[in-house]
Amino acid sequence: MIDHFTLKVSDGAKSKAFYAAALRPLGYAVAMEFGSSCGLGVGGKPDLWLAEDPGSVRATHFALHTRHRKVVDDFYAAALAAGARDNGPPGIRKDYHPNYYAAFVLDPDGHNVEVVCHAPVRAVARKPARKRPAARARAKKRARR
Ligand SMILES: N[C@@H](CCC(=O)N[C@@H](CS)C(=O)NCC(=O)O)C(=O)O
Repeated sequence: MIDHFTLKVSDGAKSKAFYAAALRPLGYAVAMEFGSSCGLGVGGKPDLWLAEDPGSVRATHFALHTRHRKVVDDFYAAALAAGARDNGPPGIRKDYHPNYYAAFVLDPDGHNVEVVCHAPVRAVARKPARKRPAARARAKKRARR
């Protein structure tokens, strides 16, 4: 299991603002800061580190996991609003598997950031059909007899 990883970025402040906004729907926030580097995570434990190192930025790809498709949608909207470039709107990628629901954006350095949900959509439980008022009244009358 991955504990944390570090992404090289060309502008620490810019990437910090970007990731704080884009990953808010997943519950991420800035948890630690050291100079121009920072670590983001959920509940105060950083697992995504951003290290400012303009000379060695090489676009990479990583994916964060969620159990809810709505979080994928919210990530995509938040990332675009924070200045990301679109690299694939939320939807099923059936080439990966039938329930692979993901969205992709490019961060300020061109890193390909994905949020993915693998959970199948649960069938919505059907409510029993409501009886019409007249039918309800007749049923009550019968019950009183
Ligand atoms: N635009 C594509 C993006 C797909 C994508 O980036 N897939 C990942 C694998 S899950 C990939 O090919 N990453 C390699 C890379 O970014 O270099 C989509 O919307 O499906």
